[in-house]
Amino acid sequence: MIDILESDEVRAARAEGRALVALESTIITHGMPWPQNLEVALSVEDEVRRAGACPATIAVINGRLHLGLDPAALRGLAQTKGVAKLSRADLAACLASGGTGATTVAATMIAAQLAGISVFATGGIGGVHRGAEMSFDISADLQELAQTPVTVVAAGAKAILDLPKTLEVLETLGVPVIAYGQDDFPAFWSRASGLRAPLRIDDPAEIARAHLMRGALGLPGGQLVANPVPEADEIPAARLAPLIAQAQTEAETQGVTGKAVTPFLLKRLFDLTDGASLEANIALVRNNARLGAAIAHAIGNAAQSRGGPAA
Ligand code: PSU
Ligand code: MN
Repeated sequence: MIDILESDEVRAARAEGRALVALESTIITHGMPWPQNLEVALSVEDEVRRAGACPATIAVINGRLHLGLDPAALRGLAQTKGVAKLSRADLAACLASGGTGATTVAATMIAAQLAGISVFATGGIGGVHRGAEMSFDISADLQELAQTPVTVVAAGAKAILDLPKTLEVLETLGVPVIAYGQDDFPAFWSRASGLRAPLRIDDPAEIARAHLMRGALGLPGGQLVANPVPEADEIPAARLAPLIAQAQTEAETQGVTGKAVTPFLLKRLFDLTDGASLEANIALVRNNARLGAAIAHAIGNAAQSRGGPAA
C-alpha cells in the first residue's frame, strides 16, 4: 500500500470536509528560479486559503508521497539543486528508492486522484513541442489528462509549445479543453493564442458539474480548464515570439532532449526577458489557484447534495 503523508493542514481540512486543491512542485524546482520560486509557492497556497479551500502541494520526499508541504519542506525543495523531475514514468521508482522529487502535472494528477482530490491548479501544462514531428516530444501530461479524473486549471499552454498540435492531440485523446470566460485558448503569458478553444464555460459551478458528469458517464480522464492571465499582467505574444525562437534554437544546437527540454526553455526565457516574464507567471498561477478553489467548492457542494464524498 502506498503511504501518503498528509500535512496537519490537509488532515484538518479533510476532517472538516473542506475543499482541497492540489498544487504541483515541478513548477517550484524546475519552472522558476530561487528565491521567487518559494515566494510563488507560498503565495499560491495563500490564494487557495483566502478562497476558503485548502492547498495540498505534492512532492516525493525521502521516498514518501507528501500531500501538503509545510513552509520548511517547501523551502527545502525550492533551494535544493538537482531535485528529480517526476512524471508518470518516474514516480514508482523514486518512491521505491527512497528518493526525493518534484511532481509534474502528470504525477501530481496521479497523486491527487490517489488522495481523492478532484481539482489541481498550476501555471501551464506540458504539451506538444515545436518540431515534435521529428523529436516525438509530447508531454506525458496530455496522456494523463486522458486517463486520470482530475480537473486541471492552467493558463493554457506556453508558447514554447506548438499550440495547434497540442490542441489536436488533446482532441484525439478526448480531453475536454474548456476556456474560462472567453472563446480563445489562452497562451500562458498572453490571453489570446488566436486559436479557438473547443469548449467555453464561464461559471465554475458548471465546470464542476461537467467534471462530475464525466464520472457519471464512466469516462476516464480529467478536464483542462484554460484560464486566461489577468489583463493587467499579460505580456503580448509578439514581444515573446523572437525570444522563444532563440531559446528553441539554442535547445536544438545544444542537443537538449527528453525531460530537460521544458526546464531549459523556461530558464532561457526567464534570462532573455530579464525576469520580466515572472510577474505575469506569478499573477496567472495565483489566478488559477482562485479558480481552482471555486471549482473545488462547487464539486464539494454538488457531491454533498448527492450524498457523495466531499473532495
Ligand atoms: N509549463 C510551465 N511551467 C512548468 C511546467 C510546464 O509553464 O513548470 C512543468 C510542469 O510540471 C509540467 C512539466 O507538467 O513542466 C512538463 O514537462 P515535460 O514537457 O517534460 O512533460
Ligand atoms: Mn518532453
